[in-house]
Amino acid sequence: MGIEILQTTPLPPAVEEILQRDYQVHRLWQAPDRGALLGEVAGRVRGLVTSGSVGADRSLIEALPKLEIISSFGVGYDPIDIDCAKERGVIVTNTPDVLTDDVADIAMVLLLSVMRRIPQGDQFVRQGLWARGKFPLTDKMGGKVMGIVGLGRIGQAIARRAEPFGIEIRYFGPRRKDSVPYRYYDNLVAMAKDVDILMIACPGGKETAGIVNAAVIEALGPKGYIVNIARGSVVDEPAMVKALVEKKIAGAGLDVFANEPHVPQELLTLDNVALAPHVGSATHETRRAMGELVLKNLAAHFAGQPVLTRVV
Ligand code: 8YV
Repeated sequence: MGIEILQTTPLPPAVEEILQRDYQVHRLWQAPDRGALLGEVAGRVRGLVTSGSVGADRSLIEALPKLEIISSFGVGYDPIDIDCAKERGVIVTNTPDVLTDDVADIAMVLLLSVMRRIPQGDQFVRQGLWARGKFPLTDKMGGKVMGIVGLGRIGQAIARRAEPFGIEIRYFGPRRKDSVPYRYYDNLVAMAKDVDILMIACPGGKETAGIVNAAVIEALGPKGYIVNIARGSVVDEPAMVKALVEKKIAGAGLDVFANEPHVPQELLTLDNVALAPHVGSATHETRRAMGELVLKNLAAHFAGQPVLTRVV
């Protein structure tokens, strides 16, 4: 019998192939009766493969007494109960770095899309409205000030892309970083007052839940844009939707939502938003690289080596 792995969510086919070849894999999302599968295999499972969307809660981790490692597909690990993993000495790994460029690309695309009204312009052409009149003017991206919420790997990659567009960068986070030349704020309302674009790039989870609240949104003001490529949980979504409906902010470019895949109904009819279905890392190349990292972490652990990208 090989090493037994419980998998909560599908991975790219090339990665699935190797996972199936090297381990005895139990596919939880396909089980007609989740409880029955767990009852049968829980006592033998040594590895859990999950994602930054599905995660692993306390009840799942505690149901697996022999669990040694959770290898997660995605950089964000907010739906994994890290405290529980620590208590039980379970290693948790994620997939940082390999997705940074793609997520930063989507951040810039969403910013341009909402500021230049690209989805609306596309509809304008398709619906034959162009022959009847000109498309309204939009806002220039160059010359604006961007406040990045969370200047980690992805936040810095966004800054590197935004600067050549003539955007000035500032940032908010838990601490000042001496390695960057940008102005730091320890107060999010203060930064929102000073910027045109609020770029959300921080981790999700308890510490950042709702930090972009009604006061921050109000401080951003009627000419301000929000872009969120991080987690829907970081923003008070009802407050943001209200501000968009009432034109208290200029617009939003959103790849993530509080209750995916459900998107607040109001957003679907607004012309000052650009929406994406959580696709920051969703390219063939990057999803494959993420999957390979999931496999490498598992392989290292079960070969008695240190894992490559450990969270705890
Ligand atoms: C994935 C992500 O969509 O890395 C993350 O944190 O949000 C995305 O790359 C997700 O983790 C897996 O479906």
